[in-house]
Amino acid sequence: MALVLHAGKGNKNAFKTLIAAEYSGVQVKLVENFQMGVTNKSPEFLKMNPIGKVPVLETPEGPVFESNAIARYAARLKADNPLYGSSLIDYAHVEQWIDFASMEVDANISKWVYPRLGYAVFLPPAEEAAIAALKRALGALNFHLASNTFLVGHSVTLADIILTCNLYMGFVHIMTKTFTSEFPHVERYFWTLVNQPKFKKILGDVKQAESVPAVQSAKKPAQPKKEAPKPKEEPKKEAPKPKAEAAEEEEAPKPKPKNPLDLLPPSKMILDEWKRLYSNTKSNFREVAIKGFWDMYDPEGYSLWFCDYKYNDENTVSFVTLNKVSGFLQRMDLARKYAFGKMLIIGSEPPFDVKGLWLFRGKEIPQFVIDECYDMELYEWKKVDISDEEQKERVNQMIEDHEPFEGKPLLDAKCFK
Ligand SMILES: N[C@@H](CCC(=O)N[C@@H](CS)C(=O)NCC(=O)O)C(=O)O
Repeated sequence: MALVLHAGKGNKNAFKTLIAAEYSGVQVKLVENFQMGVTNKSPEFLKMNPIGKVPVLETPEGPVFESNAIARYAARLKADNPLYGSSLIDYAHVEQWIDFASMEVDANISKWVYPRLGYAVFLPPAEEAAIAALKRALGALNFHLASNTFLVGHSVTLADIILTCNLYMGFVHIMTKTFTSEFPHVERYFWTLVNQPKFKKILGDVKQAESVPAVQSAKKPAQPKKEAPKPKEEPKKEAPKPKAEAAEEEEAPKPKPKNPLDLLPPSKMILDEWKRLYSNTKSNFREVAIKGFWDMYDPEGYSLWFCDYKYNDENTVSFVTLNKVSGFLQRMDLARKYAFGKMLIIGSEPPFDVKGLWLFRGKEIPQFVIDECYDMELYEWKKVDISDEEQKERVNQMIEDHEPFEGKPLLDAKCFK
């Protein structure tokens, strides 16, 4: 008889057990009519898991909660399960990577995703710290996977199942190609795993996030659906909000509102053409790329802006300053269709100056960029006056990473394209 797993349909923590069950020949089925925020707050559910979270597995000997524990249980139902490797040391390594997947990967993806989806308070420095910690973890993972197809041994183990389910949340919600391309072995690993038939049966077709979601305001607690049986206790007004994890429950797709910039009159300047010209020009940059830029530039459809970091005094450590700028460019991902940018990190010794040049669709800085990219307020913005030759020359020098720039060498130059 199938064991019953209590969770909603899109829950990545439940996927761990469902995939482990596929590999182990164990029958597990999802409970029917589960309603996040309602079913898991009912007295019957709280008897199974007093914290009221999913998943919970009902077994003949009583319930088990905590998704990793449930997945381990399902795997152990099969004697000598290869999901645990074939030796004591394999077993230790499987456990090692399960902890790594939970503490280093899942914890940081969660701290990045949930505030953005409105399930936790959004604090920019906390997001920055989570992304930095996640990159550290993915860097280590990338190193391991450079010479290993799977985490342990030469076939799928429970560690791969748990890690892939954790990465799944990141890939689907927030880790865009721009972000993951820094970790090519992790990418190869993830796409290999999610396309294994037993993973695919549970996960379906997986699509990578195309942009980092804009910060949403806090979500309201889930309300019972009309046809759902009423919980015996009325949900109290002061009941805690359903946690971020509810984001994993499936939601009906909403039509995407059009970006106001798509409604502007067409421009003769095609941003992608400029980006291609910039990327493909390898010599005679002034004559080819810079000249091409001004030939294409359309002041009716686009505007140019200088930005100057307001707190240059704080830029005392080179790699922290570089990370700060990389973080800014990453958060600008949402504007990729409408912007091009150059950021210069200037000086040979600290404190470093950070100055940039941005090309935006429209005559003003797009409002959604101001609203959604908190870095914008860390810079002074000044519109470029293109009738002023000195300002135009400054634009040219920023585009071509001219060195020295304003009398100083460049520590680095980064491009957003
Ligand atoms: N460490 C737990 C996390 C469980 C968890 O956070 N579950 C979320 C859904 S994925 C939940 O039930 N949230 C509801 C709530 O916080 O009230 C596990 O791995 O099972």
